[in-house]
Amino acid sequence: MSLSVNATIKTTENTINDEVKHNWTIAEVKALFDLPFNDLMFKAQTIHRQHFNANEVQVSTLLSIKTGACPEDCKYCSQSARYKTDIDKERLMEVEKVLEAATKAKEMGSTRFCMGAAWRNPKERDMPYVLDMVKGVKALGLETCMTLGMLSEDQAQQLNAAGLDYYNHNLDTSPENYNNIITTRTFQDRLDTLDNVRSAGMKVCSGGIVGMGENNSDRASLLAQLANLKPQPESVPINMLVKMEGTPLSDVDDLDSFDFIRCIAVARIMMPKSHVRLSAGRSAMNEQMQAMCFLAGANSIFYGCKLLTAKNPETNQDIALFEKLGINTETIADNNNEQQVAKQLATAIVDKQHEDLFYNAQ
Ligand code: SAM
Ligand code: DTB
Ligand code: SF4
Repeated sequence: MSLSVNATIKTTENTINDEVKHNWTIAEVKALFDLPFNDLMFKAQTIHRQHFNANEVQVSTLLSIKTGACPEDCKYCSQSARYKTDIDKERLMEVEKVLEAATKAKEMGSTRFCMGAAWRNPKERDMPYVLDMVKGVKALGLETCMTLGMLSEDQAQQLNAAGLDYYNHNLDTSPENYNNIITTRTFQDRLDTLDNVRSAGMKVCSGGIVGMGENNSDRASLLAQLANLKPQPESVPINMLVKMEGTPLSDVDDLDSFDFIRCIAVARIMMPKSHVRLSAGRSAMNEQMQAMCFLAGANSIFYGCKLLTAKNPETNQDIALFEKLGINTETIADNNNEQQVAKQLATAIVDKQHEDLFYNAQ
């Protein structure tokens, strides 16, 4: 059984409250975090409804196209070669295998296929393969997303030309906390990659991880960095740390559930037009907590029983939850519909002009 789909034509709701703020201070963000929980949720849900159908969630499927043996030292990650973790390392997958997985994801109701590689950055020899993957997945009628590490200007342009819709590259944590988590690339390196992605013409997917032992100020600072990007990322994954055995963060204290939900709500308020993705960590959340995240404005998830190396809820659990909550999945047709409506309108206008011409001619 696949998720039910529901095409929606977005109308004037998208034009309401067009102001997007790009000069958030950490103090302003902290003030949002400090609101009474019910006030924060109400504000987030109100803003959410101005821009989105509140009962619709976008679903993507993730595939690890190259697993493990990564030279980077991200302290949360099972795929770093520096930590002794229990994962099966794999070379770059064959294009055909990737397309098989994408076909299955589409059959299950996913609209976007996100391919991730455990690389610091793609090497030139890898590019022909990843470009073929993008072209193949796109030809299946899916939206395409990749996360391959840092990109040069030229690599970003090649990916864009191949048809890549989104590039995922997270800021991960605040600039202040950054060196506690990663030392092998800088925060500025990440901003530079996002710049290259944007300049090449792709949509940006960028967010972070919470629950890594950071403080309230770090969470506010991360969200300020994301919201102050101009334009804001179209997709903002908020990951709850999945504590991977063998990594330096495997024993960090749990983040309080309400603090996580607050992050989603604050992200929604600050980035009103972006899809906020309830990303890694759902396996450790009960249905009620996930429902609260949707109420706080999360409107996108990873769908399918595996993330990259970590577990995700089983497909049938997600279908059951969506049914209980009356949530429908967003279709790519949302955009296509807009384009179709625009085309129909243009045709109607031309037809009308023709009618007028004939009328005048009489
Ligand atoms: N190697 C590339 C990179 O780091 O840019 C792409 C893949 S990497 C796994 C993509 C993102 O997944 C990371 O930036 C991080 O935000 C998230 N991630 C990785 N491990 C995680 C974990 N254990 N818990 C939560 N999020 C995680
Ligand atoms: C993102 O922000 N989260 C996804 C995706 N982008 C690539 C990755 C989550 C990884 C969770 C840990 C794992 O599967 O190893
Ligand atoms: Fe490598 Fe990406 Fe994992 Fe960092 S997050 S260790 S770059 S796979």
